[in-house]
Amino acid sequence: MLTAEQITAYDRDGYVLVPDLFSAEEIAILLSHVNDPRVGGHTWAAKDAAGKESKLSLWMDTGDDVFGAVSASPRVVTAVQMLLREEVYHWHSKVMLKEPRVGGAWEWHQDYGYWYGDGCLYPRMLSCMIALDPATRGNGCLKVIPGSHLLGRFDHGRVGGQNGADQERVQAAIARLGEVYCEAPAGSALFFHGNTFHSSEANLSDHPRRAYICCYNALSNPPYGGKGHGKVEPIRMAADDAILRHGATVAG
Ligand SMILES: O=C(O)CCC(=O)C(=O)O
Repeated sequence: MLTAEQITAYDRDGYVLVPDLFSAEEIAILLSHVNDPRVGGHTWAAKDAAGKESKLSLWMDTGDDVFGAVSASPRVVTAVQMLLREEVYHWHSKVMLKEPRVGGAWEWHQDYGYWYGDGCLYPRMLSCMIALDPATRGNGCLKVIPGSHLLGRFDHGRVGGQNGADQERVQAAIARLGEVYCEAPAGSALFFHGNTFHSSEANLSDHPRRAYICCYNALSNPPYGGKGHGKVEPIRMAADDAILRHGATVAG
């Protein structure tokens, strides 16, 4: 459950960091699954402008596993619905693996920069980035431009092997609004609007920066023309202790 202050911060800044959404025990269980076939089987790499690569694994169904337990977690979904003020469906979820020394940067972009092309008419979309490792400046934590969710969607084009926003316009936005490094303890969740500009720098440290990002769209905003990700149907929420139960099943 979010506080009124957290909702106000999200409305003003386009993001809010919620500490301790998941416990150390839950994070340890998730980390023990980052090499599962469901993750490894879907991994691809995106080159940044310098040619460094970050790996990610993405799926559109919530799935009946420990990651599905996060995407359908009442802690996440209730918060997303409070921020969007309406019911949502699961768009997609992804494991982000930024490996020590080699994990590349993500260029400045808006998620709605891509999702626009998937046929969503409104940017009533939101991501929740859960830190599986402590995210620091050194290992390439997320950076955001505060208040940029109110700028509207910028043009996006190829930057390295990624889709990035019009760089001149982004620099003008940073000059006016600034940028914030979202350092985040493991177990925290960063909720950010589909139009919030974000990027991250390469991981030059000796520590991994792994994260799980769940993305949602408002049920009132189905893509036209049968495009888009996920199934347009209300999420069936998981039990609040579902991650711990997955851990117990594996241990047992
Ligand atoms: O993991 C990161 O550093 C960036 C992720 C990102 O920008 C995205 O998933 O849209």
